[in-house]
Amino acid sequence: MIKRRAFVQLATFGLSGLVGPAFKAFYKEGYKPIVISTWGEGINANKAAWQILRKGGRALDAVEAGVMVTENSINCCVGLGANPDRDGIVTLDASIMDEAGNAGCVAALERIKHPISVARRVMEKTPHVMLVGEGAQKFAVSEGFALEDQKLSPDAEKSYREWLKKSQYKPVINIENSHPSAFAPRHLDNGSWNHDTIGMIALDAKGNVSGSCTTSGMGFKMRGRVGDSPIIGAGLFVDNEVGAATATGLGEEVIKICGTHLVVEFMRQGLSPADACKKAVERIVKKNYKNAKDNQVGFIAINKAGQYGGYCLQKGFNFAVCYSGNNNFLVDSKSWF
Ligand code: SD4
Repeated sequence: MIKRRAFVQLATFGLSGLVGPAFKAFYKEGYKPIVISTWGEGINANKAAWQILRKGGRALDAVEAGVMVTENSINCCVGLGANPDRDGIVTLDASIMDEAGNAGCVAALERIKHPISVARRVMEKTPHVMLVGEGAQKFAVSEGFALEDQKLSPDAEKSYREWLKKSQYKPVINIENSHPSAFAPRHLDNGSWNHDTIGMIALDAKGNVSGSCTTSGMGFKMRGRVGDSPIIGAGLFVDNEVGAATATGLGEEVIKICGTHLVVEFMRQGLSPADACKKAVERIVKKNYKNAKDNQVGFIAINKAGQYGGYCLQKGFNFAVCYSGNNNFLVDSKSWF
């Protein structure tokens, strides 16, 4: 259990104001370095991140390299191999934050393999935080990113065809209002939840925190739809005085409560990462029970002490935790329902 008093001190004075013994008592209970990430894919992503963290590398480099592994793989929900929008086009969202609170994001980016690296360039090379669509793609190309073919992976092609068949996705008047069918299917045929965004947060050996988040968004979303993942404070938030949080699941629910910002602020008030995630999930439930009951949202968080935790709406969300070469394992998240 987190030492609440120490955390309150941390919150009140900031790290530099903490005197030795209090900090040590607090600090001993976590792991440093540590990296955690959403879903089962997180195990492979953590491995890449760990290669950087174990050598004393920067958390920012770790969270970029980590999620690039997922962006490189063919899976339902991250990178160019992922499910398309309802017009059959893959559009990618990503965000990244460093220990200084700098942020970079891209949304609705097409034909670029590593949106997370474009997000980092936005952060480091432009005066802006977010670039979207055509402009984001233009910037990526100007930075030397290759423009890939506009084509679906065989898996995505298959699931898109299936989806078109079943859902008869003819334009239906006001389908946008008939939530959640606009984002159907919410479950894949095998019963698993239809999302697998990777959000990754890490604490490095120097005690700095960074985070990343990358996704193709909800499968078969409306063209132009942007979820929580590229929005700072929704899909990702980092505050180097406190810790970091990232989210997965139905982005609309996360955006409406500024989910990861809320998690970090709860940690600032003294809650453990797990309790902070739970309180944010509770907020979603409280606001709209029906939406909460029918959808999935999961948060994961770490604090400056290297403690970690997660919480979600529905059973079935897990996250990968890595704090040594031999410790890279999946944790089944506790759920509200
Ligand atoms: C979104 N949160 O676009 C993302 C989807 C997701 O795994 O988490 N996919 O709403």
